[in-house]
Parts: sequence; structure tokens; C-alpha cells
Amino acid sequence: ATPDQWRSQSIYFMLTDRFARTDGSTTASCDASMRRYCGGTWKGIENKLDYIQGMGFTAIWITPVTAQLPEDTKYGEAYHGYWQQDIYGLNSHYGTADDLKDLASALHKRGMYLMVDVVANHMGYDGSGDSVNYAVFNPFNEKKYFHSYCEVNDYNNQTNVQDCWLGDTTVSLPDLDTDSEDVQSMWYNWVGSLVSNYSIDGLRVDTVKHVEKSFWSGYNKAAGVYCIGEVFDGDAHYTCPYQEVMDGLLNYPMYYPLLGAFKSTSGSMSDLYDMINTVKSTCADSTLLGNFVENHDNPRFASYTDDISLAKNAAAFTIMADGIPIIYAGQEQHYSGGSDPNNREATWLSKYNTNSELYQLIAKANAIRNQAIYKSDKYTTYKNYPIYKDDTTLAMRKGYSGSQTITVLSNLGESGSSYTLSLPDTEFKAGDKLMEIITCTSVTVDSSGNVPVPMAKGQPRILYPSSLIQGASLCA
Ligand code: ABC
Ligand code: CA
Repeated sequence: ATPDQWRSQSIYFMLTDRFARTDGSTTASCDASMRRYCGGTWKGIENKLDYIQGMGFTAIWITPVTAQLPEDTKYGEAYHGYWQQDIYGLNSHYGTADDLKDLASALHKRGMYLMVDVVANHMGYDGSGDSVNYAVFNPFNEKKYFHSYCEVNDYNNQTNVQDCWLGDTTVSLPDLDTDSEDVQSMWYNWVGSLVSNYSIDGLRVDTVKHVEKSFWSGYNKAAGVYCIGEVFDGDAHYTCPYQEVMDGLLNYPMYYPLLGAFKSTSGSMSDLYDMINTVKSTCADSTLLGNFVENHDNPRFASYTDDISLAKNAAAFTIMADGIPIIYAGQEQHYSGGSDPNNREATWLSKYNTNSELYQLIAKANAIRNQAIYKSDKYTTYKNYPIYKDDTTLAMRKGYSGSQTITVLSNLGESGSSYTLSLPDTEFKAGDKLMEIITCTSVTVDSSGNVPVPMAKGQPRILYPSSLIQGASLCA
């Protein structure tokens, strides 16, 4: 699928090993701290698509599918999929080639997309950089395909970041010589065939900052589908330029102020307000970025605070801002694991509870976003902007006049009081009837054009014209 087709999607991200098992078990033990395979499979995912689609998602992103180092290392097994050895083989722990194809076709039958994670920067090896037996890699089976060993140890030195190796002496990540034309054509051929063999709709591209920019344009082109790159850096001026060589990027610049605004009741709304504008003016196209507040590399949101209202606001921002929302499996169950590996809890242990507060909140936010897109095909390209802030509130608007959504976020937390916020600058007109879709409250724009927003318990609010929600199975 094209970048334009991806703009309107909403992504549920999971580690294949941790989302669902073929046997459907909701009790199979999975101690994330052990760093071992827990039994999740592609069939397991296929069987749980109702759970995902029930939250309004239109796409899934799964972790890498390639064959991995087989050992149980001192850092455990390659259950996450980022330690590949044979890029033409599949990780048999997750199932067969047919299982992966079945997953793609099951998604497509529902009108959903499949995004697969891919790694071009490195392979994985159980041992130090000077002990590597290159014969274990396919097709990069000789030393000549790799940069000579040195460790990434200076993130201020871009040459070190690109040409040295990630990992360490326990598990090293042999760094491919992506400057060489041989390696480039091997990767470009591979990525094109992966996409067509498995009917993949989009790619999440790992470790983008660790490979020179000139490699990526050809890679993205060879893939032939939307690529979203991981540039793990909070500085928009560092990260955004990568959008010149790749369709989209994970919105790491937004991640930090988003987390900062809501991880406590004293977070900064101004930093988030400012970053909305910074990203918009610095990245080539904010509407092709992927927004998130959780992933498998960072501590869970709920590891900072167990306040459910704060978690709701962070999720609402993720879904209603510019770009493609990405929710990490377990976020909807308010999982609270800390750093890697503890943030990789098995989703099945929640028993896939569809009544959880965050499952319901995410379903509502996705539903109103899906409806806004359905009602106005330019909704996704209209650039969201902040219209109001005070110490504990941020309001933003997305969409053309008459079909815009207004999202009001608060960091007062669960114990926040009930009050009416008289919100200016929404561009709705006096007398317009709006639905506040979190509480299903009808409100009428007052005679001065302000929207009376019913705030309570520090929860987010989303407003949309009442006349446009018919058919959305929202607030019926
Ligand atoms: C394993 C164990 C861990 C153990 C570790 C040493 O080894 O599981 O418990 O602590 C995979 C696995 C991991 C595994 C690693 C290494 O491989 O999933 O479990 O860790 O073996 C991607 C993937 C990630 C994956 C890999 C490797 C890459 O999402 O899951 O990890 O294929 C760097 C990379 C980034 C990578 C990330 C994990 O590490 O750039 O691609 N993610 C700074 C740097 C970033 C750096 C980040 C974390 O630290 O700038 O480049 O990311 O190390 C902000 C700044 C940021 C800064 C942060 C900390 O602060 O703006 O720039 O990021 O303010
Ligand atoms: Ca590299």
C-alpha cells in the first residue's frame, strides 16, 4: 500500500511471540524477565483479529519474521526477532510460510493491512565481535559483507553510529557494509521479494539512524510499499531529515514531550504544544509519521503512573494528532512493565479483556477518527494544530471547518474536579450541535462561539459535529 493509503490507517503493534498462541491459551506462563520464547504465533494473531479490530484498528505491525540465531544466549533467546541469521528463512517459532500468508489474507479479507518489521543494519551473533563465524549468515556468509568490528559508543559521532556495531560482547550485532553495492543489491532484492511473497502492505524499518541516508531511498523504492523508519532520537532536527529518504518515521520527537505532559499531574503542556508545531515545521510531512507513547524499547506508560485518566489522555493524543496512531499490545490493558525486557508482557495473560477502560477509550478514539476520515477524505492531510492551552489543559483541532475534531486533553488526573471549559477558537459557530464522544454528551456552541466542554476526572474529551456521527455506532 502507498503512503497515502497508510495515512488513514491505525496500527496495533505486537511482538509476535507475546500476543497470542495457536492454542489460544490465556494462562500459559510467560515471565518476560527470562527473555525466552513464550509461544506466540502468526496463527495466534490470526485467531485474535476480532480483539484488534474491535478497538478500531485497521492494521497490525508485527516484529521481524526472519530466521534468528538459535542459541539460548546470556541475554536469552531471539524471541523478539532482531537477531537474524538467515534472511531467506522464517522464524519457525512463529509458524510456517503458509501461516504468515494466511495471516496476510485474513487481514486483507477484513480490509486491514499487514506491516512487517525489517532489519537491514545487522545480523545477530551469540558471541563477541571478534569471534564471529560468518558462515552462519545467509546470504551474507563472509566477513567482506560487514564493517570491521568496533562498538557503537558515541552517539554524537554519526560515523561511529553508522559504521560500528550495536549489541555488545555477549550478543553482537554484526554491522553490514551497507555502503557496498553488493550488499545494497542483496537487500533491495530481498525486500522486494519479501513484500511480494507474503503480500505485505507496509514495513517498519529498524535502526534507520545506523545506516547512511543514501542507502534508504533505494531500499524504500525496492520495497514498493509505505516504509516507516525507526530513528530513535528525540531531536526533530536530527530525526526529521530522514523523512527525505523514507516515507514516514516513528514520531520519536513527539514521544518525549507526550510522555512528559501526562506521566504525572505536573507535566508540561507547553512542551507538548511547542513540539506539535516544531514537528510540523521540521518534518517533511507530519501526517505520515507514526505516533506512539509506548513500544517494546521503552518503559510502559503505566510504569510511571497508575493514574488511568493520564493513560487515557496519552492514548487519545496518540490517536487524534497528525499521523498514524500506533498502540503497543498491552497498552489497552494498562500493563506497567518497566524497561526491556519487562515491558514485553504476554497480552494473553489479560484474557483479552474487551471491557478494560483503555480498550474502550481506544475503541472510541479510533471510531471517531475513522468516522472523520470517512466523512472527509482530506481529514488526514489537514494538519492538526493546538488551539488552546493552560497549565493543565491542551486542546487541538484537526480537519476542515464543519467536519473538524476537537480534542481536549488534561493532566489533572483521576481526582480532577468537574467543571465546564469554555473553549474558544474551534471554528464551530454559535448554535452548532456537537457530540462529546467520550461521555456521549450533546453540547451547543454558545452565542460567543465558545464550546462548553464538560470536563471531569481529568479525562480527555473529543468533540465532533452531531450531524456527522450517524452510522458510526458511536453514542447512538
Ligand atoms: C538486549 C536485551 C536488553 C539488554 C540489551 C543490552 O540487550 O534484551 O535487556 O538491555 C533488540 C532487542 C533488544 C536487545 C537489542 C540488543 O536488540 O529487541 O531486546 O536488547 O541486542 C531497535 C528495536 C529494538 C532492537 C534493535 C536491534 C533496534 O526497536 O527492539 O533491539 O535490532 C538504539 C538504536 C535503536 C534500537 C534501540 C534499542 O537502541 O538506535 O535502533 N531499537 C539513545 C540513542 C538511541 C538508542 C537509545 C537506546 O539510546 O540515541 O539510538 O537506540 O539505547 C533521548 C534521546 C535519544 C536517546 C534516549 C535514551 O534519550 O533523544 O536519542 O536514545 O532523549
Ligand atoms: Ca550500520
